Amino acid sequence: MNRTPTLVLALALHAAAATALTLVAVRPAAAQAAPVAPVAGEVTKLDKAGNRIEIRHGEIRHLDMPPMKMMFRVRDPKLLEGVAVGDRIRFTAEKIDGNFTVTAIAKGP
Ligand SMILES: [Cu+2]
Repeated sequence: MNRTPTLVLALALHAAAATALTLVAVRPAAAQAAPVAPVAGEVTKLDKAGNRIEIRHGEIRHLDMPPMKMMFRVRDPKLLEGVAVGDRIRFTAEKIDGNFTVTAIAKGP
């Protein structure tokens, strides 16, 4: 995530008024309100060579994402070992360097 615009804005507002800085500080806290948590999904495609997986997933609150089918990067190729198309999984996804990335996978609903 690029925090530079927020920092520049915060500095500008700080110069203008101390109360404005408080308002800026509230935004990141609100964005982190939902904790990173595992989500249920079904594997719909595997790209082991490309280190990617497509998952039909439920709501991911911490990413502010509704249920959908989408492709994720995989942080570690070992996460795809033993995973097959059609598997029901519980997985954890995080936004890393601007990419939605699977950081953990477990079998089961
Ligand atoms: Cu999604």
